[in-house]
Amino acid sequence: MKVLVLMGSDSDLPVMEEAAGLLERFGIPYEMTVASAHRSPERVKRLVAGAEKKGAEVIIAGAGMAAHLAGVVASHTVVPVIGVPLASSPLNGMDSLLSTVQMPPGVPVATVSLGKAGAKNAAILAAQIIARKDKGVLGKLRAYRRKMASDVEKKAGALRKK
Ligand code: RP5
Repeated sequence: MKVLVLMGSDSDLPVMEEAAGLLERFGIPYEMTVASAHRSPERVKRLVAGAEKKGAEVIIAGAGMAAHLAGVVASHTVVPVIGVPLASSPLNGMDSLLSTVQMPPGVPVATVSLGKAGAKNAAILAAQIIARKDKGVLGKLRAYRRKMASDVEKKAGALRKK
């Protein structure tokens, strides 16, 4: 297992499965489960220790509301942690954005965009970290970039014809 994906609640799955989809596309072995910093702190600790033992190179943590999951995960490990703030509250994610991004000095969380864009970017960033030592993943990342660029060319072409 190279990446552990945690989310604060099963209600976060529709967003966090975007990360899983891209990890699969890049051929990166991952495990994904639910663990809440507030409701199940011991489970979070146990999962992080387990991920270290299994050789995880990155941990992705997505949570909404007072989103302490990524920070708590980071407090238990020196494996790089990517935090995905989720817009699951009446504050539309401003709460989880600030809770995830505003880590005090010493325990960083690499925070990505809110919601599905962030879940996707978390997987891509994890792949980029893994690609430093994995040529297979590097090739897939480069192909992904090429496809994005060619999709833009196609869209621009379609627009010109209108
Ligand atoms: C957070 O609270 C979770 O990450 C979720 O985004 C939010 C609401 O959780 P549920 O009440 O839907 O379980 O901890």
